[in-house]
Amino acid sequence: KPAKVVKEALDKAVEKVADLVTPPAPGRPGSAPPPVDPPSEPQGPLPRKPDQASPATLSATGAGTGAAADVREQQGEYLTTAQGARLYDTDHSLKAGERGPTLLQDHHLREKITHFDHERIPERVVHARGSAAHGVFVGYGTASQVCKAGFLAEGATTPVFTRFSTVVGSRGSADTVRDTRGFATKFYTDEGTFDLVANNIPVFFIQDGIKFPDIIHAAKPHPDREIPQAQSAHDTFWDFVSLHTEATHHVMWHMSDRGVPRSYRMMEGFGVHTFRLVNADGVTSLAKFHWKPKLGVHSLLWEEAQLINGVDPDFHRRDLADAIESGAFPQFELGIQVFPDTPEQTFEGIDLLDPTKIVPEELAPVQAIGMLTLNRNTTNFFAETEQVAFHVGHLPPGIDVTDDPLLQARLFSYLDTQLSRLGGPNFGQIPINRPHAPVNDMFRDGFHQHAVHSGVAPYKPNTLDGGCPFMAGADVGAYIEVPQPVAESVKRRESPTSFQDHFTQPRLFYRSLSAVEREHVVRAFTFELGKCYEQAIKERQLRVLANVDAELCALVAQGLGLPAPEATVPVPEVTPSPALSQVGQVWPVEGRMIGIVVDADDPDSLDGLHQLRSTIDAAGLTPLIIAARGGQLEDGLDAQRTFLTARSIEFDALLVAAAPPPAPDALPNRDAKAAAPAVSVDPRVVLMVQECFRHAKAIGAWGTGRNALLEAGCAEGDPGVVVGDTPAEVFGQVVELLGAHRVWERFPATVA
Ligand code: HDE
Repeated sequence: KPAKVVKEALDKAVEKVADLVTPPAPGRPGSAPPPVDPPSEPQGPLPRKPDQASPATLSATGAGTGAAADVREQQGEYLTTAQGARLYDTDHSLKAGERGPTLLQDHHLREKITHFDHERIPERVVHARGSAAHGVFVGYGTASQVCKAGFLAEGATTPVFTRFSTVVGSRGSADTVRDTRGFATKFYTDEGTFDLVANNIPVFFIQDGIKFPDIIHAAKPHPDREIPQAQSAHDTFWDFVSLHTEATHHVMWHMSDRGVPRSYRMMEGFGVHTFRLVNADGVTSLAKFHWKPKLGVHSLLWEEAQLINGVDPDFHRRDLADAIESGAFPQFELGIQVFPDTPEQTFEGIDLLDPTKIVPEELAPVQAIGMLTLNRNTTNFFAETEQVAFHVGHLPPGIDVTDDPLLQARLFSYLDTQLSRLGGPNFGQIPINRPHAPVNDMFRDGFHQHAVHSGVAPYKPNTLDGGCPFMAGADVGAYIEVPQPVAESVKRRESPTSFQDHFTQPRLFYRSLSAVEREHVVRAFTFELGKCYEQAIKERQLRVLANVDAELCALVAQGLGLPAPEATVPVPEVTPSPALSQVGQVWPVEGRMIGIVVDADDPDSLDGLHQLRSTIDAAGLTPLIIAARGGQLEDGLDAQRTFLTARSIEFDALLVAAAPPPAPDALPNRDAKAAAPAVSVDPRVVLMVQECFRHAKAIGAWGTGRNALLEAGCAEGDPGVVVGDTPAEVFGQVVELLGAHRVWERFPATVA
């Protein structure tokens, strides 16, 4: 009997394999038609898209060891087990009979489920939510007087990988929350990898790394209910920062427009700490790193940010990938502020080891030293973005650390965290983390060892491997720490007195902003403290604000309905730093999104679009055509958005070429329709215009589009509203307005 069962099972399997190889004849009785035609011939893995080349990394494996040096991916045309055995069925587990229990011996089932069960790795303890791209860095050679690092030499080209992130939210949280942003870049230099692990805010909450778990525990969701996600608007955050006044400077930036960037492409990056640079003659300087975005520094409005979190939580991730795919490559210039390396390590009275202080650019200009261009999206999010491991201690010869106590703690933390996040000490062998410089490190074994090391003497000194590998000297590019004197002192848990001024620079920041930016800071504080439950926390934070600025404190107090306290320390005089404001300049508009409302039944609106097409392309803008329904509007013209899928927050500016009548799906339900007053324009188009107006975006209209503007309550002559006879005339003026990012005059000035 068992033999019979086996034979039957075998026959069935063979029949099934035959079924798979020979597709069932159409219409065969009993077989449901397949939803799509399956391929009839086995075929190899799909070719990569042009922007999906695997990272050009060298293997950590020594050459000629027999181990594969390539990046493993799908191979061959058949589905296999992890051991390469070909499979004939992956849809049914092996059971004792059709309706019987599943058998323990089903290796494919167990292997498939086990691998799946372990697909997730721990997310980063901070900066869990991020997205990344490959690129290239080209040195200008302008740093050579102060830094000998080869990748900064004139014309030197270095592959890079940059990951942007939020700090507080978990991996699946929304992109446009109010938070600091990470801006970490891995330079795969010939002299060893350099990681510039930066943020979009130039200062930090704490002066000593020992406080990091405290600030992060305070900012993360409350431990009892795990809310709120990715927000600082809650009691534990404000409890901590109101008690811990060295956080005030960072909090000011966090509450400013910098906390809600428009795009990763439009943020500055700051190395925060002071680093020590060494030139070819061994002369040292102190320096701070800055990234300057080519498109300027721009932000969302708080209302926009909140809407986006619902409408498109992947807004920043999408924006980065779309821009790269469309060829609008994000660019950032790397710059340094350079200071003499004096024993005091101060500049103009500012302590360079205090990470809560900036040096205003007016005192030490940022000197451009190279250009980063992000030009390739990732091929696989997990393999690259998730597994990339940065470390502030990854430094090439020419760049060294200082004694900033925050930096010192980071030097420990970044290596340590990878052990649990990436599962062991060999994370440097993961393709995205492999250096491009040859590696010969004598580290052996450990979890996930990929290299097949040769030789018998992974120790030094040895004779059995011929004394290899050799030690390098400075003449062949060895990394030699600067022999910096260490102050003779007693061990103590203290900060220098110079770290104790917590209010001058927050005031400097606030007083350097334009009126509208200050108004945003006031509103952000009022919003966040308004979300706190504890009265004592709000009152305490108001006492902190009183020491920063009386106007700021009074306006926030007014919004909270609380009395404004008096300052408890003398409020210092500050000289504003115009470089800190984001308003008042004109920037390139490449890669900006422009929404265009058309009506498929209004041929004039489509004609206008045809006329504009090449002009929009020439300006480098990304147009999104919005119509009542999707698909082709006419030959060669497709709608990318419908009134259902479009929302104003996606656009930097809006063109209205028509006033489409309400479409059948314009209102959410029958009752709403019955109650709606007679409208002549689709209410979603009206809402789009109103939101763009409220968010101070440029709006242009021609033809019947003017009626949509009227229905939305905005008129010709309002700031930033352009009405004209020809699409070209309107478009030209809208693009000019877009260069300033927003129509700033539209904001009422409620602060002095
Ligand atoms: Fe980080 N930080 N950090 N940090 N940090 C991490 O490293 C840490 C700090 C920054 O895209 C972690 O691999 C300590 C300042 C970025 O993968 C962790 C302290 C700045 C990223 C860690 C700081 C940063 C991280 C989490 C205080 C701006 C994301 C996962 C002493 C200059 C990197 C990981 C990426 C990530 C520790 C302070 C920037 C836990 C202990 C200041 C951009 O190691």
